[in-house]
Formats: sequence, structure tokens, C-alpha cells
Amino acid sequence: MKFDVLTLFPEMFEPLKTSIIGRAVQKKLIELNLINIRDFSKDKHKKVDDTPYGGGAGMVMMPEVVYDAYNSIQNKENAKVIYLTPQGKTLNQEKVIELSKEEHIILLCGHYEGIDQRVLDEIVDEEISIGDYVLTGGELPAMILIDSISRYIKGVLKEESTNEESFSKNLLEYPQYTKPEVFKRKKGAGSVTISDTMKI
Ligand code: 4H7
Repeated sequence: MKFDVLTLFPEMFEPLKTSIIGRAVQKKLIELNLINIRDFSKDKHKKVDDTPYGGGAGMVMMPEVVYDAYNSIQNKENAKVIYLTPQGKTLNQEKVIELSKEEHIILLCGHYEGIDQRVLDEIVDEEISIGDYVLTGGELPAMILIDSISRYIKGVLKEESTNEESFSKNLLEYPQYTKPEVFKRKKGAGSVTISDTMKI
């Protein structure tokens, strides 16, 4: 799986370089490319946003710079372009599994009041929201997509981990226990006996 991320804040993606996803990148099971949209500004002050037509608060990301950043991505013929926005369809596990079957995903992260509609109409295939609340940018939603999708890429997790979820066909997990057998006078699941249950 290849992920290209179009963002004004590539440094926000540092946490993905740790733990399970970081190891998957190192093992080349997933490829993660961060593209700084600001690098494509032709303005001498590297400006990427402007005031909205029709008035209103805040700034809108300009279409040309986003389009040029998108066009810098190689071999994007079969890529799916996803825009992270609160207006998108809410993400769920079924959608995560569907997306894990793609070979190339381009994630477009908006900031400020969002991105000029004309470039969205030109390049976006799908709009996704991670839930009904407001964030300052699409970067955290993009990271959540990368994390949730990568779990389904072969070799990222131990074989059984995602199988178990599909067998049980529900996401409601039971409490987990490990050593020690007794903690704060309570036993873990494995060693609970009938007399513990019956309080005898
Ligand atoms: C694109 C368009 C995603 C990105 C608009 C993004 C929540 C989610 C953003 C906006 C996001 C989610 C513009 C929406 C400013 C909020 C006050 C960045 N927020 N913004 N508005 N739920 N914000 O997935």
C-alpha cells in the first residue's frame, strides 16, 4: 500500500514513524510520502491561502497550489484521492477494510476554512469524516485512516490479529488480563474459578 499525503504540516505525521506503523514503513510493507503543499506556492512569501469570495471569516486554500502539489505525485493513474472533511461520509470498520484493498491512496488535508471547491471537483474521488466534531485540519483524520487501513496490510500485524475481529464479527471486546495472576486482590480472567464467582 502506498500513501501520499498532501498537507501544509508534514511534521504532524512524525508519530506514525513510531511503533507498528513505523516498523511497517521500514519493512516496506507500506510506503508513506509526505508532500508539503507550501513547496508548490509560486508566491515570493510562499502564500497558500486567500480570503473567501463572498466574505466570511478565515482563509481558503488556493486551488492552483493544491493542484500543482497533486500533480507532483508520480503514477497516480490508479490512486484514490480522499479529502478529509466533516462533510464526508463517516468512517467505519467496513470502509477501512474496503480501502485496505486499494493499492495507492492520496490523502488531501485541508486547513483554515478548507480548500477552493474548484480543485476539489477536479481531483477528489471521495470525502471522508472521522466523526461528527470539528478539528483545525485534516491531518489527524489522515493519520487515523493510515493507522486503521495499515492494520489490514499483510505482514503489518501478526496473522491472527485481524482474523479474530472478522470471526467474532463485532468490535466489542472483552476485558483483557495478563500477569500477575493477582493484582489489588483481584484475579485475572484465566484463573477465576467457580468459588471466586460464587463468593464462597
Ligand atoms: C476540510 C474542510 C475533518 C478540512 C473543512 C477536518 C473535522 C474533520 C477542514 C475543514 C476538519 C472530521 C474548516 C472544518 C473549518 C471546520 C471550522 C479541517 N474537522 N474545516 N471548520 N470530522 N477540519 O473528519
